[in-house]
Amino acid sequence: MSDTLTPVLTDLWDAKKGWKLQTYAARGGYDALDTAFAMSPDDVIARVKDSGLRGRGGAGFPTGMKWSFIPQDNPRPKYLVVNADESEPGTCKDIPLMMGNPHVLVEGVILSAYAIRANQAFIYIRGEVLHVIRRVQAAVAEAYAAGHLGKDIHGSGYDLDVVVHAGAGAYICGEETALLEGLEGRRGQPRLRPPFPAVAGLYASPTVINNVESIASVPAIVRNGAAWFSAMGTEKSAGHGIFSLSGHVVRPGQYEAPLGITLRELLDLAGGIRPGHELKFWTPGGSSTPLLTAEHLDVPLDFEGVGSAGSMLGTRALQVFDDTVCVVRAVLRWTEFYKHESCGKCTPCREGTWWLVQALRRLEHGEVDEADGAVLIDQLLDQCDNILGRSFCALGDGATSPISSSIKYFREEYLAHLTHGGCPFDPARSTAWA
Ligand code: L3W
Ligand code: SF4
Repeated sequence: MSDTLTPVLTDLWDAKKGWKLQTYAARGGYDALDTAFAMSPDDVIARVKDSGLRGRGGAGFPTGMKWSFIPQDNPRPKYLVVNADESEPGTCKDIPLMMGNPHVLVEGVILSAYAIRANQAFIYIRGEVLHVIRRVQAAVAEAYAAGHLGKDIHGSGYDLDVVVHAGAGAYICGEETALLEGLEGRRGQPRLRPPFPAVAGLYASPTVINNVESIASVPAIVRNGAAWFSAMGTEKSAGHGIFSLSGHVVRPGQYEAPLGITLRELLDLAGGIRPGHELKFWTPGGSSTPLLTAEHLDVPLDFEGVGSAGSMLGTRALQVFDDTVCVVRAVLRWTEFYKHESCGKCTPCREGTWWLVQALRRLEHGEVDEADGAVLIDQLLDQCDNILGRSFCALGDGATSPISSSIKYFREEYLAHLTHGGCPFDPARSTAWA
C-alpha cells in the first residue's frame, strides 16, 4: 500500500472476521468510550469541533458545530440518527464500511450520542441491503452483550439504546428530513427547513443526523485527539475519507486517503484508466455533482478545491468514464434515475425531470432534426435554470448538475447527435465521430 493511503476506517476490511467484536476489541475497539466518559459531553463536542471533521454525507457541514446546535435546555428527549441510506449513484463507501467494520460505527454512535446527551439512537439503513442490515444488527447485539450498550455503560451512569431501522428503498429518504418522515412511519418526503432537525427533528425533538462515515470517524478522533485528525487533509477540509472509484479504472474500489488528494494520485493507486483508453469525464461526488474532465485531474479533492473547479466534493464517489462512453447517454441514464426518484412534492422537480428525460431521449435516439436540436439543447439549459434553486430539496438541484456540466464541456458531442441522427457511439450509426 502507498503511504498516500490512511487506513483508519478501512483498517479491518481485510482482516479475518473483521466485523466481529473480538477482532475490533483486539485493536483497541471500544476503548474510546472510557476516554469519553472521563470527559464531559461538551468536551467531546469540543474535541470533534477542534478536529475539523466535516459531514461525510455530501454537504460537508462541520460535525461538532451541528452537535452544538442541540438545545440542551429543551426538556424533550434528544435523538441521534445515522443516515445509512446510501443511494447516490456511484456512492459505495458506507455499505462496505458497515460490512467491513460495523463496530466502528456502533462505537461512533455511542460516543456521538453521549456528546449530545441522547439516550436513544437509530441507524437508518436502506431497505434493499438486507445483508448489511443483518450485519449491523449482529454488531449491535454483540455490543449489548458486552456491556457497550444498554444501561450504565462501562459503569458510567450513561444509558443508550440503539435501533437498526430498515428503510423502504427510496433515494429521497437519504435527504435528512424525508428520512425522519420515513422513520416516523410516514411517506418519505422532505420537510421545510428551518426548523433544522437539530431544533425540531424526530418526533419534533432535537435530533442530530449524520452520515455513517462521519459517525465512524469519531472513535479515532476521541482516541487520538483533535490534532491527530486535523494534521491530515487540508486546512479547511481536515482528515481522511473514503474515496470510491468505479467505472473504467483498472482496480476499482474504496481508497481511504487524506482529503485534498487528487484524482491523478488516486488513479495511480488504482492502476490507471483501463489500457488503451483515456479519461473522458468523471464525477467527484456522485451524479449530483457537476461533471469534471481530464483537465481537472490535479484538482485537490477537498471541499474548497472541487468547489473552485465548479463542482462539489459530495460523497467522493468518483465515477470514471473513458473515451468509449457517450456523455449524452450517461446523462440520460442519470436523469431517468432522478425522474424515477423524484418524490413529487414540488413542481419544478416532478415535472422538470420528466421533461428533461423526454428531451435527452429524443437527442440520444435521433428523434430530432438539426435545427430543432440546437434549440432543444438551449431549452435543456433553460429547464435546468428553472429547476436549480427553485426545487424544495437538493434532489431537484442535483438532477440538473450532469446536464448543465456536460453541455458546458461536451456541447460538440450533443451537436454530433444531431448531425448523426442519434448517438454517434451507436454501432448502427457512423462511429467516425471522435
Ligand atoms: C442547524 C443550521 N443545522 C445546515 C445542517 C442540516 C444538515 C447539514 C447539511 O444535502 C448534499 C446535497 C446533495 N442549523 C443549519 C444546519 N444544517 N444549516 O447541516 O445541510 P445542507 O442543507 O447543506 O445539505 P443536505 O440537505 O444534507 C446533502 C449532496 O449532499 N450529495 C450527497 C448525496 C448523498 C447521498 C448518499 O447516498 N449518501 O445520497 C451529493 O452531491 O446533493 O447537496 O444536516 O440540517 N442553520
Ligand atoms: Fe420531492 Fe424533487 Fe421537490 Fe425534492 S425537489 S421535494 S425530491 S419533488
